[in-house]
Amino acid sequence: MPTILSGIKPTGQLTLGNYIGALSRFKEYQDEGEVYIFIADLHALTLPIESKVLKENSIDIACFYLASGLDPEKSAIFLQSHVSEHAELNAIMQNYLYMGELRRMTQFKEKSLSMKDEAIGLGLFAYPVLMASDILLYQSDEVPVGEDQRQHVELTRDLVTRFNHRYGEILRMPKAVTPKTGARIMSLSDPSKKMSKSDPEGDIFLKDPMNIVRKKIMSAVTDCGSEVTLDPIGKPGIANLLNIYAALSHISQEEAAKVFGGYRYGDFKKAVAEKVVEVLEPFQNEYLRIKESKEYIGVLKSGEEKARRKARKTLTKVQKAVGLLTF
Ligand code: ATP
Ligand code: LTN
Repeated sequence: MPTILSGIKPTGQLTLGNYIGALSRFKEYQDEGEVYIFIADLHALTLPIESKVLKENSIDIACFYLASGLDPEKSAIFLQSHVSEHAELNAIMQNYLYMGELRRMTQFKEKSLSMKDEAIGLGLFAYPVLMASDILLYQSDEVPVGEDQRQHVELTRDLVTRFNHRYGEILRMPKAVTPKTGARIMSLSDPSKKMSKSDPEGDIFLKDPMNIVRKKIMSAVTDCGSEVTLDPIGKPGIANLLNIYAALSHISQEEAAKVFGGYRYGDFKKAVAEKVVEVLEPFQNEYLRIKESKEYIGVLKSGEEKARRKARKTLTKVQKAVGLLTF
């Protein structure tokens, strides 16, 4: 049975991109393997964030996890910062990844582009080391992530090769798994950019009221022409809406394009908006119920214990391998 691990960092309001690319898939893994799903709160500190906002976002993600159908009996749902083994493994692994490799990471380049060197935290640069530690701690086989995170998983694989070559078969080789449809939902205002919670223009937020959701989709940027066809290069705005519709309907983009063949843009957008509302509304209601009941607290506590049991084992194995005393 494979071990499957993933996480979301509580940096902002979750978007439809997060839902399609990550949240909505997690429950499917529960029957396929041993599942660890966490809130990457330490990663959220890699860019400036208000403490109150971080707390609220962390609670929100816990509630969204549960609302998405994750079952705490089957999966360990926990906060990264509550399992201190993440930080301990990070302290070891930072010596086995190199400056040159970290400097090449697209996420680092993008996030630090507009920042002065003096303002770039070390944590932002070393982000992939902590992410690799998250993955390795649970001896994960599969890491479901959106397209943008594959590079970090690839780097983790390089680390495993390097580490095991030196110390023997200590770490399990993970692989990134990315859904075919919906791996990369683009911004509604600029379809050349990823829909991202830290870049709120063109987002649909999971907490948006339904009238706003409809409005945002109706005013999404479309392309020249007036008929719906699947042409990601010539019509990226339409392709993005087709992708959203397809992912939420569990069909391929090509099938979605067939459904809307001959539609005018306006009617097409209306249909996409209704599909998004059909999925988001019950999900949002469930989120509100869970938040109100505070059941996430008990879930996070028991998740932490379950996670720690596995994490401790790996950490001890690694400590022994590198020569740290463990009696
Ligand atoms: P940030 O803007 O802070 O980098 P983000 O919105 O990209 O955040 P993450 O916390 O990095 O969100 O991602 C959580 C999960 O959601 C990851 O698996 C990521 O790949 C996925 N994801 C994020 N944005 C999208 C998107 N636009 N389309 C598909 N999947 C996405
Ligand atoms: N970097 C990821 C969040 C994340 C993660 C992980 C995902 C942190 N650690 C380990 C998978 C496995 C992101 O931005 N989505």
